[in-house]
Order: sequence, then C-alpha cells, then structure tokens
Amino acid sequence: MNLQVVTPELSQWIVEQAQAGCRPEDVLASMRSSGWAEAVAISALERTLQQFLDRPAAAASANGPARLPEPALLGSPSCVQAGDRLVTVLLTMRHPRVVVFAGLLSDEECDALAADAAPRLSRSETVVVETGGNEVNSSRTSQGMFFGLGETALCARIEARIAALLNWPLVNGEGLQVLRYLSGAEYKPHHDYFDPAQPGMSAVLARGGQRVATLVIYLNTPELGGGTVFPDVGLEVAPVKGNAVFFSYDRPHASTRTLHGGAPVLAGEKWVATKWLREREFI
Ligand code: PD2
Ligand code: ZN
Repeated sequence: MNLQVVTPELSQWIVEQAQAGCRPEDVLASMRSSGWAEAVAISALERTLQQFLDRPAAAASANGPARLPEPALLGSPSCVQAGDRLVTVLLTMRHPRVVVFAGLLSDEECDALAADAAPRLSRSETVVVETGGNEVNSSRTSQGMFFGLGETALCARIEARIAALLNWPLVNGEGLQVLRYLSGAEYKPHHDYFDPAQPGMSAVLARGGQRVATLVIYLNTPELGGGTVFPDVGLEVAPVKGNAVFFSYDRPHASTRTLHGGAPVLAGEKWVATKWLREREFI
C-alpha cells in the first residue's frame, strides 16, 4: 500500500519546479533523494502536473488579468486577427514561449518605419547594470533609435495592432525601437529582462515594472545572415520583411530559456523594430 502522501505543499513545490523550467527527471531525483520510492514519485509527479493542467479556467485566471502577453492561439489557428490585419502563424514553441508570425507589417509599413527612423539613428547602447545608465558595447554593433509611444500615426497603428495581437494593454509597451545592422554587425546573445539584483535596476523597473515579452519585427530581408537565434534550444528565426518573432518570459531568469541574439549580418543590411512589453503602464 502507498503510504506516501502528496501534501498541498508538495504539489505546489512540484508545480513551481515545472514552471521554473526544471526537467521532470531532476524533480524526480529530488523526490527520490528525500525518500520517495521511484514508482510512487513518478505517479505523484504525473498526477500533480495533470491536475494542474486540468484546473478550471477560473482557477487559472483567479489572480486577475493575464500575467503575460500571449496571442490567441487556442486550437492552433494558422492565422490570427491582429486588430486591422490578419497575421499568419508560422511556428510556435512552448518553452521558451516563442511564436513566429508572417505579415505583421506590410512592405509599405516596413519601408515607412525605417525611413522615419533613419535620420535619428546612432550607435546602439546597452544598459549598465551597476548604474542603470547606457553605454556603447562591443556586444551590440547595430545603430538604433527609439520612437515615443504613439509618436507618429504609423507608430500608433502598429502599436494598436501589437496590443491586439498579444492581448496586452498598449500602454504597457515601450516605444518602438528601430535597429539597423550593417554587414558584420550583430547583437550577441542576451536576455531582454532586467536583472533585479543589479543595483542600477530600480530606476529602470520604476517605469512600468519588468519586461515580460519581446516582439522583434523584421523591416527588410537581409541578403545573408542576421537570423534571431535562441542558443538554449538551437532555434534560429530567419529575418523576413514584415515577419516577427515573439517571445515571453514569466520571470527574470535564465530558466525561461529566452537567451537570444542577432546573428552577424553576412551580406547586405538588416533592419528591425523591437517592441518590449512591460508588466504595467510604461511611464
Ligand atoms: O535583431 C535581432 O534579431 C535581435 C536579436 C536580439 C534584436 C534584439 N535582441 C533586441 O532588440 O533585443
Ligand atoms: Zn534582445
């Protein structure tokens, strides 16, 4: 007879391990080392996770509104209505949460956004974790600029489309950032969330909380190279004009597997617009 009982505390711990990206075999090993018989531990693990997945929708949303931006992909549709535009779904991945879209912007919108950005481009910077300021860094050799939220009619139209696509309030987004990579330029692998343990982060986090998702929109198709890579899972997204790659991260931690980079551009140029989504209104 099985005398080992799955307490509510143990259930919660199992779910938390799974949500943090721990592999089931590692969770199992921890249970084994605290005295659980293997067969009993496996069935407890399976039952707990299944119960969690089967929980009523009301329980899933009991904590209020959705915690993360997420397109409406229930039933695996091949396209989704994003406000004023129908967008094609090319690829989805669960962990890391990645979705690749085709046709988010028209060719004309891509050209117009790049043209509006071009006069304001300067060498891209990265955040200095110690101070929260910015600096030029050899890991990021693109040129870039930020639009203010709703700065132009085109920005406002794209922002409304993104808000509809990702079911996330428009005001919880940073202004669009446009990047131009010349041949040879790259953005080495990094995470887009802010490390809350770093001293300079409180000022950054005060403006709308943590980043919770990223949408990189390709404004042209480079001749060669320039894919967006996810080294943790060996995924490379080809940059194609008007397409976009979305990824979300429910905590500022590498267990989200959202390490990503812009591979070197090998021929031609690469232009992207990046949209970062925050937890709260970005001020
Ligand atoms: O341009 C890209 O592919 C890229 C890759 C990684 C952009 C960003 N990160 C970013 O803007 O954060
Ligand atoms: Zn990034």
